[in-house]
Amino acid sequence: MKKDCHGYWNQHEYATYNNLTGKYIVLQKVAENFVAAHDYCQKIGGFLVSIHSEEENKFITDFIRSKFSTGSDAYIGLVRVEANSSWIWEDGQSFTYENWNPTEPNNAGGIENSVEIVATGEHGGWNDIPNHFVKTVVCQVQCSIELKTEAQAEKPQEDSSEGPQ
Ligand SMILES: [Ca+2]
Repeated sequence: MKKDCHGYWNQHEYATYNNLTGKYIVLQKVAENFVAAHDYCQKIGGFLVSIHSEEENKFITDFIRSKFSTGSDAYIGLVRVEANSSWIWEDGQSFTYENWNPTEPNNAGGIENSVEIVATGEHGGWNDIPNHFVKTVVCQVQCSIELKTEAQAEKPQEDSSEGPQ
């Protein structure tokens, strides 16, 4: 049974509609690593979020801070497909806006190919991080895409070899 997409996300505790993009921002409190973060967004019919302006960045930062009292640092959809290659948004949008924290991206240890938004700080600056960190997740979901319910998303996936144990 399909639910109404807008109705579903409007009632979801960790979702909010972003007027700037026409998409919902959906949070998952904890993912075991980048692959789990990526998979969660895909299973609910979206992507890890892409961010294209200071206003969007602030909107997301404020939403995370409103949901988690201490704020939380969270995976966004900016990635390097290979070490030292350029940054790309997972959803295919152009990389035009950036909000790195001072001295970032520093690619510490040469293994920082994912990015977190540091919402424990009001500025919501970005930091490149390794793929194995436990983090909150920021997804974007557009209602024209077929809705998958959270119940479907939580079903174990037989074909997922990278899932958290
Ligand atoms: Ca870093």
